[in-house]
This record gives sequence, structure tokens and C-alpha cells, in this order.
Amino acid sequence: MQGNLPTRAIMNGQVALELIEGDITTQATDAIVNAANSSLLGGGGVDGAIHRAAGPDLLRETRQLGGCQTGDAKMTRGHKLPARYVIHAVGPIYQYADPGVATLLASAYRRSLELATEYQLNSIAFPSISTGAYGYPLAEAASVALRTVIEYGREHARPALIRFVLFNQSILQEYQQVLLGFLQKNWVDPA
Ligand code: AR6
Repeated sequence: MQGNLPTRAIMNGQVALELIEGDITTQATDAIVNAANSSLLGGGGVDGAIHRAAGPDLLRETRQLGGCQTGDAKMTRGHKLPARYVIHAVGPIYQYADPGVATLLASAYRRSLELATEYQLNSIAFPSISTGAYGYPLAEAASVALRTVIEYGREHARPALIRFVLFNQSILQEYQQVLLGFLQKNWVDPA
């Protein structure tokens, strides 16, 4: 607990959910997730940071993938990163009053988790997809993100650790508020 806000929860007695403040490029989880665009050729924000830290071989690899649709994800190796793999997920550009954006954001998280399960990964770290350049309001995005990973973690044993690496204290607190609500509804158990 940090203040009165939670940083951890457990799904189905076996999958841990963690919220931390930090830089995702430093994470030594089996995979880190990139908030990519559909070209998969790099960009700013977390995408730029991941490409810088991984080195130019990452771009060589993503060039071979032929892009990625919004709401989908594709995996590469981590190259110079501490994480073994990068899962490049493409979230939606936010549009007010378009209910489709929530479905696409949920899909970007779910497809990332499906790849982690398929490759039998134990741990995955997510950034807050779509909430920077793509303009998704943070509280709404945090609610979609946590609901999606909690639903997944209740149904799958792997990955056994799902971590959100949030870039500053105010983003972390927004996710903590949403997690508190889900703990109060007993959607997840305290850890
Ligand atoms: N570690 C963790 N989180 C980070 C980091 C980092 N090193 N750097 C930024 N963030 P954004 P999007 C946070 O804009 O909204 C790119 O150009 C940031 O504070 O990276 O999905 C892509 O190529 C914010 O909370 O991703 C796409 O074109 C969150 O990561 C487009 O931006 C997401 O912000 C994708 O936009």
C-alpha cells in the first residue's frame, strides 16, 4: 500500500497485478509492451524510448512485420533491453463519443496478453497505452486497461505477473484509484 491506495492485487489466487512508477525500458520482465503505431517503425513517447534502449536491430526486426492493425499486437525480441521480448501493441487514437475506442484499447491489452500466454511467458510489463500522444483520457483508459487485464488474469495462469509501469506519480495514482474500486467490488483480491 502507498498511502491508502493499493499497488498490488491477486487474480484467481495465482496471477499478480502490480502498479509501479518507472521507466518501462528498465524492466527485466520476460516481455515489455510498447505503445506503438500501426507502422511499427518507431515514434515518440514510450515507443521512442524503447527503440533507443533496444538499439537499431529492433527497427530492423519490426520492418519485417508489415505493420500492425489498431487493437492488435506483434512480438519481437528485446535486443539490448533487459526484457527478452517486446510486444508492440497499437492502441486507438482517442475520439470523444466513439464507443469503439474502448473496444480497441481493450483489444490491444488482450492481444498482448494472448501473445504472452502463447509464448509461455511468466511476466509482462505494460505502459499506459494511448494516454500520451493518442490522447485517451487517463481515468477512462486506466479503467479499460485494468478491467481487461483482470478479466484475463482470472482466466489464465500465465503470465503470472502483470505489471503496469507508469511514467509519473499522477499516472500511477490514477491507476491506483481504479484498482481500489475493483478491490472494493471484489473483482480482485488484495495482495
Ligand atoms: N516508460 C513508461 N511510460 C512511458 C515512457 C517510458 N519510458 N515514456 C512515456 N511513457 P505515448 P500513445 C508514458 O505517447 O499515447 C508514439 O509516437 C507516457 O507518459 O508513448 O499510445 C507512437 O509511435 C504515457 O502515459 O503512447 C505512436 O505514434 C504513456 O507512456 C503514439 O506515440 C503512453 O504515451 C502512441 O501514443
